[in-house]
Amino acid sequence: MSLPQSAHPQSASLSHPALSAADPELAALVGAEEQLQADTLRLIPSENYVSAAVLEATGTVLQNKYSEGYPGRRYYEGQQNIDRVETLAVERAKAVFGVEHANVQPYSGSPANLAAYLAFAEPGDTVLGMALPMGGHLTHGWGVSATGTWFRGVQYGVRADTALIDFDEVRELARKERPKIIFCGGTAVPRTIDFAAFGEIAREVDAVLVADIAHIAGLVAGGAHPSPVPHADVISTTTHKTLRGPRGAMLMSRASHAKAVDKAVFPGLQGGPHNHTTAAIAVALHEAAAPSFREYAHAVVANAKALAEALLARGYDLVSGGTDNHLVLIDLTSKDVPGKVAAKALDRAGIVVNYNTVPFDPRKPFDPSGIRIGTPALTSRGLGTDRMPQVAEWIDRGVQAAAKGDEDALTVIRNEVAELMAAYPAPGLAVGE
Ligand code: DSN
Repeated sequence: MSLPQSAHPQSASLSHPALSAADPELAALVGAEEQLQADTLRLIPSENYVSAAVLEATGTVLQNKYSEGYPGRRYYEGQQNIDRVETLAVERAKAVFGVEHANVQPYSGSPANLAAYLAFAEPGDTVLGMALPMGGHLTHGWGVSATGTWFRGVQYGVRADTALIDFDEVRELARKERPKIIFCGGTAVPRTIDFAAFGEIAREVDAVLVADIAHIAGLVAGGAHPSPVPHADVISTTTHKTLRGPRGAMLMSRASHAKAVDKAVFPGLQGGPHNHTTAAIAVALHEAAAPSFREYAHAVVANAKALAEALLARGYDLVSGGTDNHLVLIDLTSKDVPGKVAAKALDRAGIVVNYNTVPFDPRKPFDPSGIRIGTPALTSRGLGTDRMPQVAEWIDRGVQAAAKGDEDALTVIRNEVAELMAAYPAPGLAVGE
């Protein structure tokens, strides 16, 4: 079988006629990326395929406008349509997540989280968040981030025996350190986040609880993960992961925090909102309100569970023993293959993952023990639980090939992956349809 990956690199660019004519070099790169996304099995849990409608919205003339301010109170004229676009996005966010207030202007997740600091803490104040190597995010007070240098980051982790969040530790740290803000959520948390437990601790120490649901927003919207709304003061999320929108972010909160949140985003931290992104967020939220999105969210979780089961059956060590959500964290220590070596080999096999630390990792973050995989993107292509044993088999063969340095085996897998993916056209891509 020939490799579709490089067979028609220019065909995708035909769907961008103006770009192809004006800048063929750039158009060819876009076309090649479309082909790559079509041919490969994309398992990075923070990535997805947006719909053609979301893609179109990001490419509209809305990007030509400056709109500093909020609907009805802008510093620029000509906002008749932009105000309605932003209001639509805000109202849809409120309806989908059941929140009293939504700000759809943060440029991405890190600025959204920084706005939460600006709204509820002063430089030097203590914040409590999950340690990055335990599954947290840089912006939850980790040292190399501005949030860990301008603020005093205190970090909690997971239990060594279960790899689950240690709530005794969280409570003890909160009582001792009296943080202004407690962050929950993360980037490598394969289990359900107990927002109620965090809420109870935050209330006890009078801290603002920020639930960062960037990874699981789509699962929350689709009812496949409990909602933080009854427990968190502020909810931060990106819009481009399981929520399947454009690259952007939102902050949601109780009405009582609306003013502080809005003031922190603009003028506190940002200038003009990216209106084309706001429009695409509105489209994504419209899609997330449809019954089919509930099915999608539940299918993401079912696929992740099936993939985890198939990997366990092949003798893989999974952090926490499995998953409740979209994400599986594999500890490759027992396979004698470093995470980075495995991730790079899998990439050559057409399986895109990222290397990742595992809790208590003896190796360094740039060369850690694990790989992180997830099912949002493959579920968007329509793969179901019946395909997960095959995905696990490819991962297993890829890891074994990485251990042996068997490039031929990786090429064989790459061909098999491309053949299967051709049967599942990717949303939003001109190729393979
Ligand atoms: N970089 C994102 C992820 O991959 O999880 C988090 O910001």
